[in-house]
Amino acid sequence: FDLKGRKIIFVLGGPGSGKGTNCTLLKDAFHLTHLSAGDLLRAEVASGSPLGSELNRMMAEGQLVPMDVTIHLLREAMARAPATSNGYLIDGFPRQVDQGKAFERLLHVIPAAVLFFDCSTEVMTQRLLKRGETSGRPDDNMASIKKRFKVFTEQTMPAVEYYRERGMVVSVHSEGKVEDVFARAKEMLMLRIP
Ligand code: UP5
Ligand code: MG
Repeated sequence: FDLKGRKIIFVLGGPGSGKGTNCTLLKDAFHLTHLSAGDLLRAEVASGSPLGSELNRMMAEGQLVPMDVTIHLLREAMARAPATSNGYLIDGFPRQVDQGKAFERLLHVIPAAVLFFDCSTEVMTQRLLKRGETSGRPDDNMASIKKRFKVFTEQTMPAVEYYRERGMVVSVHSEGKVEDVFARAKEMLMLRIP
């Protein structure tokens, strides 16, 4: 697998912290390819495969799916990126320290930065419940949201801390207006990938 010198940026943050919203804006600003691990998993579910129905069950419970599945889907999607791409915004992955280590080992790459969206549980809950009115996502309900927060705190925050210790984390406060959060994220990322 050839990354063609492209940069990798992991984008992390709690459920509803604004990873997807900001990646959509940042990808154009930096000519990056946005790959959401969750969206790739939901596409697999939508394909109707037997694997998809198993994934759907795990995601509705807020559980992490096996990393071989996410890494496989990410690699496939990375290979499809246009030639003009400067790199990748990997949104919502890694969810655990071991997932990050496996990705680095398998792809022979060290991420250029880890963009972390910092948001209170209250704000994230409000956003997800609002989205749940129309999203059709099986995990946008109060019971699933609580499970997602628990998994985030117990399993994903240690990964954020792991990268923080390595000096790789760029933290962005993600409450407030979309345009203000994006402006902060853009400014911070500019320092890392000029
Ligand atoms: N919104 C965003 N910003 C706003 C703002 N500033 N002001 C007002 N509203 C704002 O935003 C969420 C909602 O808030 C949207 O309606 C948006 O308009 C609004 P979004 O940008 O979608 O936030 P995001 O952080 O992307 O939230 P998401 O729900 O996607 O986060 P999750 O991390 O929970 O979901 P993900 O899709 O990454 O993963 C889903 C599941 O897949 C996981 O729970 C897990 O089961 C599984 N998974 C794995 O197992 N492994 C992986 O590697 C990845 C996923
Ligand atoms: Mg998302």
